[in-house]
Amino acid sequence: DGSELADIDNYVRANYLPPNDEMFGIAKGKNVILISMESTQNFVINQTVNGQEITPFLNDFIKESYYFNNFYHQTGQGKTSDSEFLVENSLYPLSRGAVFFTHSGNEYTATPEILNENGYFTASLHANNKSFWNRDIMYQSLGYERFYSLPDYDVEKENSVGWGMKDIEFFQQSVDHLKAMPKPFYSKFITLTNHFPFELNEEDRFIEPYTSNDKTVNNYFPTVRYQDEALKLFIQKLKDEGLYEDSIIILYGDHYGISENHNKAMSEYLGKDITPFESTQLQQVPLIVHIPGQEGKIMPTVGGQIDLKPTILHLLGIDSKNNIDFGSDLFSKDRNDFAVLRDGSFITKDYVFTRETCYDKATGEPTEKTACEPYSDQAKNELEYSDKIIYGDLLRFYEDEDKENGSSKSNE
Ligand code: GP9
Ligand code: MN
Repeated sequence: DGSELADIDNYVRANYLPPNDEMFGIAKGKNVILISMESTQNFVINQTVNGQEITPFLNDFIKESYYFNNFYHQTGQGKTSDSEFLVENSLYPLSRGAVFFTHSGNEYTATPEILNENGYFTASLHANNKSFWNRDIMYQSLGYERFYSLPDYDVEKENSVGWGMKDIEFFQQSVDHLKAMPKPFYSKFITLTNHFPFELNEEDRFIEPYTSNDKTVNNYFPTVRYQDEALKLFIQKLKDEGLYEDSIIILYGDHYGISENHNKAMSEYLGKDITPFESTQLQQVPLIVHIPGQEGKIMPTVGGQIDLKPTILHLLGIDSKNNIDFGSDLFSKDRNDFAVLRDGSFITKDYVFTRETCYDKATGEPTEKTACEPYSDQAKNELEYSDKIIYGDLLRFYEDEDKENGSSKSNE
């Protein structure tokens, strides 16, 4: 039965944050262009390698966007698919395996489904096999109307590298798909070129690799730079086609690209030891929200991928207070700076907790465990409640109840 859901519902209600009045509905009726940037960590933003900018386009784009510089990926073994799951359901992925494979038949109330009910056409675009990560099945549960996958692209040897179609080609061909979509649309783009092991053709190298003994770390920089170029050309094309002003554009990194196996070279590049504290901070990924007519602003609030669903819905003027979301609106005035990673690590305004150690965020030094304790239960509860929903497929009860009551749960 759905009695388990009552506790979870209470928890979620207590953590709900009302939207910021100045931001609610600011992008009402606009198209949504969501871009998942493969393996893109936040440390590359506004940084150089061999004296050259790694992300010159994003560094400029940030100046006219909301840039969240304390934003974390929360993925597990499901990598890109976990990030998709987080962003669109505001639920945590699982601690092992990929929820896209293990629980694709569950009932969900994902962003595509909600937006579809609000008059949006919904599509995901990714030039890979449709069944990779079980997307073709899972996307039905998330409410996608259309998945533009491999057969929707002209993929040749000449426009491919590593895992498949190069990002520049992918975006260029995707614009034709966008033009053909009914408006307004919600579209998710998943890039690919900046994927481990970061292969790139000579002609696509806009900057030279780093120069450590670690090939993976060295090659990461040119592929990030290539992706940056692809994004620049895509945005330019959106402008040329008249789609830019009618769309909000949201870019986020899907998960880390450089694992802890590469700490030595990373330590060399960053010029500091990679302690567990630094490793946790390296889980930051960029989040950039561009809204036409809005000026750029740096948003230091601590958040994670789980916060995107309520954030996007509120920007579009869609209420989220009856949803089972574990995240909360990143623009809310009452925000609690908080992000929980899938391994149980968590980050607050002043502390980072990881591997049973509480770190002072300002110094990166270990501090008394009691400083982190007030947040430990919340971190644990969130992960447990979210897991319960997935393992028990509990949203099917919520749906039914919701339909029977036909009104707000918070009035019960
Ligand atoms: C595959 C792409 C990469 O389609 O999304 O997946 P990843 O290995 O990063 O999870
Ligand atoms: Mn990925």
